[in-house]
Amino acid sequence: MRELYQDDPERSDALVWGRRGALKGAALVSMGAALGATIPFAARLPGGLLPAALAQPTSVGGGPRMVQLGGKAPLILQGERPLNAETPETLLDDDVTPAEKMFVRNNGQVPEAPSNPRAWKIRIDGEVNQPLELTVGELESGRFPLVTRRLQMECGGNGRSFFSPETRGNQWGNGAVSCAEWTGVRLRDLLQAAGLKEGGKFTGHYGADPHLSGDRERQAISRGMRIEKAVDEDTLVAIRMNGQPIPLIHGAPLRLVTPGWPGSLSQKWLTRIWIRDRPHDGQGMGGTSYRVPVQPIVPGSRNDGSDFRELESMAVRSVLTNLSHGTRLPAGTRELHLRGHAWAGDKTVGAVHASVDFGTTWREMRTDSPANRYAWQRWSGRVDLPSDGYFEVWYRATDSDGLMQPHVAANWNPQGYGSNAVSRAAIMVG
Ligand SMILES: Nc1nc2c(c(=O)[nH]1)N[C@H]1C(S)=C(S)[C@@H](COP(=O)(O)O)O[C@H]1N2
Ligand SMILES: [Mo]
Repeated sequence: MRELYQDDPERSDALVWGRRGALKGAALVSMGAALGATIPFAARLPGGLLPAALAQPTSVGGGPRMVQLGGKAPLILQGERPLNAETPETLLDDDVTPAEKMFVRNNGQVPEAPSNPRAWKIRIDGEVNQPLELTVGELESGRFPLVTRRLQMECGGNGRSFFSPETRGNQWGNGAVSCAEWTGVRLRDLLQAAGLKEGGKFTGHYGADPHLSGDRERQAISRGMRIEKAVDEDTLVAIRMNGQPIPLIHGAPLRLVTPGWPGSLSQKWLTRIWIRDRPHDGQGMGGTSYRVPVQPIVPGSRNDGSDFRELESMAVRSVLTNLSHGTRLPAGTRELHLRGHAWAGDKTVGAVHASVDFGTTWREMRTDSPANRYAWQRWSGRVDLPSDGYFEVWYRATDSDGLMQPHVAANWNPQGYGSNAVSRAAIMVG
């Protein structure tokens, strides 16, 4: 049925549903059996839309492959080489994401643990008056103010699996995001100490992780950004995560944290920041890498990305953390308490809404203010159900400029960035 809908949603819709609300013939058997329930709001299901229980894998009946890494909760395995793992949405309920629940995104190999973390060095050079070399020990010493912030970090490809047609890369759901409490020095303070030259307009980041091929000349990833973001007071060179030394897999002993922008700008195992007079051209820069179309392109088409723009502030998104897709609830359940988090890149979240009737009516949830700038925001609220049956909880955040999550992933691009469609969790009552 998924294939049928993918090929021609309107036609499959006509085949599956007779008059809206009544499933026809074989479709009644297969869809009804697959859903295991009636659909009280069937007449409100938008044309061409396959119920989420069939469209998205649930943990019931062959869910995603899980992985148990050392010191980690069970995560969704996205790939072993390089090692990538996603946090199940329901594990994102903590205000501060604990280390064991943090998603893992690597482009190369995980380096060896440093034998003497305090002697680890970072270099700042290029378009500066006085190149700097500092050890972790010096950064801890208080020469530069240490600040502690809760900062959301989201992979540029978060939500990629919702693109149609499928795009290259890890097929993340909504769980390539975290909001840990980071302690470090402001990159701005280090740049000030080095003395930015007039021509210092961009950064280029380097880390110690070996390229997958083992070739020492090649970088696993080396991205960079406009200097405006580098001097943002919440862009940190971090030495602690949640009050502890940074875990190896998350970049020990030193990492950049660039909140609100693609996670790839938060270089782990940080060794160097090169200040440049032109956009950095390291691994993961240019072409279709972390770049999105300015004018929409035909989904599935080829494009060299030369007209694309850099993916910078991430778009608004929300997660539902107390109810998972595919949950079965006892007969007679007539209300659902919902809660989760929402965030919006450099912006804040203005509102979160939820619907249980396929988006016909929406209920506004309560949205808390962030603990500090760039922390994600808690949302919570209640929705009512009219009867037993199959429902979908749709949840949708709106940013402080009034931009909402769209109904389907928009602005398709070859590497699948910026998908932030409304999420749907299938619920069966009774
Ligand atoms: N050195 C290095 N830094 C890196 C990466 C990497 O592969 N190597 N991956 C980046 C990407 S794409 C993301 S989304 C974040 C993920 O951080 P985490 O693994 O700590 O969750 O780290 C970024 N920093
Ligand atoms: Mo990423």
